[in-house]
Amino acid sequence: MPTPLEQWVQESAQLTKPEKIVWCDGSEAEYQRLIQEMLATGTLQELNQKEYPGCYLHRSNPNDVARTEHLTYVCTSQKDDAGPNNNWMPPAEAKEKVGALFAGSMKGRTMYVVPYIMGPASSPYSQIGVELTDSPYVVVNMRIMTRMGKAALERLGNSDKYVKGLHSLGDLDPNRRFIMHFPEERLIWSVGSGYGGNALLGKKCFALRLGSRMAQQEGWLAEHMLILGIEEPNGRTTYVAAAFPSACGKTNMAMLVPPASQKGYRVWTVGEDIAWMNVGPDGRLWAINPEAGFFGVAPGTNSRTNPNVMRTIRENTIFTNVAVTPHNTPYWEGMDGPPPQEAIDWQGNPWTPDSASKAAHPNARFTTPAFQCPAMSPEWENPNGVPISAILFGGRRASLIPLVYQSFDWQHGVFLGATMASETTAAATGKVGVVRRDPMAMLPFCGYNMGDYFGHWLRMGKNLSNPPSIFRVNWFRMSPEGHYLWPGFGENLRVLRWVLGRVHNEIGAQDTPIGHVPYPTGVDVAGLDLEPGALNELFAVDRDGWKDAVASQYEFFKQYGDRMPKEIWHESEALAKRLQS
Ligand code: GTP
Ligand code: SPV
Ligand code: MN
Repeated sequence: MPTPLEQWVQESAQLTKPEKIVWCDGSEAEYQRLIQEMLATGTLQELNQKEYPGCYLHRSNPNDVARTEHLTYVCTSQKDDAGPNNNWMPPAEAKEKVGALFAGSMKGRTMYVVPYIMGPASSPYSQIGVELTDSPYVVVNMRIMTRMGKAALERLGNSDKYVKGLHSLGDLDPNRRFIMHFPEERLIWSVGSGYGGNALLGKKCFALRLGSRMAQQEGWLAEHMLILGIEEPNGRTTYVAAAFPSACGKTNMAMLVPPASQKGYRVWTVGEDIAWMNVGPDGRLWAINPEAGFFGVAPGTNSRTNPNVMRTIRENTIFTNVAVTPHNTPYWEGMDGPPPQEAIDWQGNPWTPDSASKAAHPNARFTTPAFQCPAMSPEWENPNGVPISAILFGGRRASLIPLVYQSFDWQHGVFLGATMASETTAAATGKVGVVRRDPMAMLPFCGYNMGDYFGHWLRMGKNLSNPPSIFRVNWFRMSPEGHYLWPGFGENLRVLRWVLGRVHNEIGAQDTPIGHVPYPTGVDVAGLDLEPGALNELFAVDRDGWKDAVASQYEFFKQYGDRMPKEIWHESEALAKRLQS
């Protein structure tokens, strides 16, 4: 008798017609063999092995460099279950349309069977997935990003309790590219893209889109959040989770290095993109990082902004769409030092600092093993996770949103998350820099109706006798001349210290219509070279601006109709009233 997994592999092979099928064991030998094969076919290029041992470059198809939200669908039997923010197709129609693209798509190629665990191998909160793919690049990336191979197969046994992901590069034509989710079958079908979030199916497709729906049904949370621990000079460590939209600072904050002025503080990394959070027996919220690696944005990364990741990516790292210097080392905009006099850009063309185009693609990325990061928390693989004391919601907002403020309570905190907006970035194709609503940084990743999602968050609060405090943050306020008003990066620790003070009842705050805002002396800014008036701007509550915001929030919320919990409307009305008084 074939196991349920063997049966599905057979069915999928009948559809896609691969030349052969390889079951991946996750071993080092297998990884090296795939690397050698990709070097031979040109899928990978070796980087300077003296300076970057075990590091390689991949140049993707130039039309396949970011997530494609307009080609991403949630296929539920009822349209309303996918909600207004997801593209929707009836499951049968999706199967027919995309099944035609899968038919024979692996002819002449190898189908790799990639079993993987999301979460620490022994955690009760971890889950199994299996991805079938014809891309060896996907296989090696999955080995970095997940616990892949034998351990996953052993944990699965003969069970049929795993998330299925079928992936084929197809012909990489965006007109024949679809990322389809079938939450009712715990199934993902992705064709026509090799890019991270579209093709590494454990990440956004499983851990967030299917995961969020599973979490709603089972009473936990699957969120687009970093997880970190802050150790204070007195030895106390407090864990914080933070949701920022794509390319808005999660990886950087997760690995924050306190500046010299902040003596005795240390930040410990638990996760940098996704958090799975459960109610613990103590009534607190406990978070695990379901991933085992980082798929991070390269541009803007340097030893001032993120020294920990700069050390992490010196070995065993796959770089995608960066430039290379004459020394065959990676280069991107915003790396350390002056740009090289010449380089080969991300598309393989000669480049100089005078070129009109960028050397690296703005969404160039590195895939690197988490254990290599010098700041990894000793708790990062704790099967129970870490207890979360604060949740931050933050977007990229040039105006209005203060540097930091705190919600009045859990329900108001859910409202702060639900009303989040942020400027779009290069992490997804489309226009960059447009402010759009992005509740909880989950707009592209919530696998079900967001009205129901807000309801789930409200219910979770009722199940937590000791819930985390909720905050909004904004590192991206700008002066009229277009400078950042706040230095960001390591200096964000100053804001985290205020958060800790609030969590542990050690510091006061001003009550304003929008929430608890720091007193002028609440956030330590000693030694910072802020522009005159910046501090005022960063903590001001602009009543007229907020009245406009309430009107725009109202328009956004209306689309959820009767799926919208009444508590969110109450919060909206209460905010409007506080702004009048
Ligand atoms: P995804 O991997 O797409 O989910 O992104 P992310 O949220 O992990 O963002 P990441 O930390 O990679 O940062 C993205 C960009 O924002 C980089 O170019 C950073 O240099 C920049 N950035 C991060 N933190 C800050 C900050 O505190 N201030 C400013 N001004 N820029 C920041
Ligand atoms: C994001 O876009 O939020 C990422 C990169 O973390 S991807 O894996 O492509 O989703
Ligand atoms: Mn992300």
